[in-house]
Amino acid sequence: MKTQWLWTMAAIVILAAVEGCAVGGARSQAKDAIAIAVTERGFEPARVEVPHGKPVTLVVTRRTDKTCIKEFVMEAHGIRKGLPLGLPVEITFTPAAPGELRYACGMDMISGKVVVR
Ligand SMILES: [Cu+2]
Repeated sequence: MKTQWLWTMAAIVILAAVEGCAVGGARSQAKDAIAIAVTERGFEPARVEVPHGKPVTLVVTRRTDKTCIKEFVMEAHGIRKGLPLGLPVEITFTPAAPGELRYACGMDMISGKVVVR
């Protein structure tokens, strides 16, 4: 009887730990996310730095209708995402090696870069 109770408690503890990990993971990703705004000056900031070998999440929010930036395109990672006005768009990728990753609007006119350390 006592053993069964112990096993039940152990199961609850393990479940709680697994759950905690999942929640913690989601939270830390949001915390590490890099916010980029699309303003009349383009992408702001137009240059961000990230370490290589780890997933990177950019949260791009278009705040103006006055530029041609309606999409986020990063060719090196095959990313093309629409940027609805006022809606944060999460873009996640993992840069494998140090270098520079260029991204731009859908017409490749206005650009920014991710410097990978
Ligand atoms: Cu453009």
